[in-house]
Amino acid sequence: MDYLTYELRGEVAVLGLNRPGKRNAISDAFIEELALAIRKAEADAKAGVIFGHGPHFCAGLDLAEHVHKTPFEGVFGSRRWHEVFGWLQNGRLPWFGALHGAVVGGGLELASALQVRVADETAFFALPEGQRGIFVGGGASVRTARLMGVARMTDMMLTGRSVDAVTAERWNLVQYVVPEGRALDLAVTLAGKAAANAEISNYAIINALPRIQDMSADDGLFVESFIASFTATSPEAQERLNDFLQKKAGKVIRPGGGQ
Ligand code: 1HE
Repeated sequence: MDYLTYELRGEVAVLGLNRPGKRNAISDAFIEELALAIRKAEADAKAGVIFGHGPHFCAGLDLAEHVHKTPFEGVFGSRRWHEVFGWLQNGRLPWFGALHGAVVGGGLELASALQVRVADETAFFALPEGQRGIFVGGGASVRTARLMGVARMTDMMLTGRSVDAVTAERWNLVQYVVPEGRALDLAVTLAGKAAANAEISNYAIINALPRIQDMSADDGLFVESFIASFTATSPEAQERLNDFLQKKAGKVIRPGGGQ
């Protein structure tokens, strides 16, 4: 692969955005490689991690390529990003992002499609589309707006505001902030924990939670009951529940590690 590194760490597929000379800007060829890598990870692994090589996570859309596109090519390009990022958000695997440096434009859109984001203290977040005369096209108006709220996103897009990792956590853009250089290790550790869950539970968490957010409360509760019953009566759930009842499974631990 030209734009990605791919590594299997146990049951976790680790994908590295690998175009550091262009700050991991995503071109058409890059998105196609990402598509292949996601499908490979779904076959090989039980969870995935995406990180960036070089000084930044991702500078977003490849503007040098984009400047030559017709309006229609732009639409199809955006729809392809939606399709591929959709495999991350509503696919088979839980995905964890390890973020550092610039997480901007399409880079933030990519990160927003993952389930869990770990940022190190160097990470900064921006949506410079307004300054570039374009609009978000990789899902931010839906996914990123739902994470941080439309008022914050509007401010970022209108004013070019850039926010640091601590603010991003306060705004619900990331779930963890760690010291510089530590995001990948934590993301892989967290992905390993998710990989140990029942696959059907992970699938329900990934696919049902975002959909239920889009339903009315009554519809959401109704759907929840069916998913709860379907997962709880699966053979894997029966085994795991019996393991706990026979004291063969770990207890829930307190924050900090004690029981
Ligand atoms: C690029 C891109 C890119 C860098 N497309 N080539 N995204 C942006 O508007 C962000 C634009 N990038 C930046 O603001 C900065 O590059 C960074 C803050 C991310 C990094 O700064 P720095 O000083 O580390 O790197 P640099 O010197 O600016 O860039 C290094 C090279 O990468 C340089 O090329 P070179 O040939 O002169 O060495 C840059 O031109 C190139 N480069 N970013 C193409 N994005 C589906 S819709 C999504 C919409 C968007 O994503 S819009 C936001 C686009």
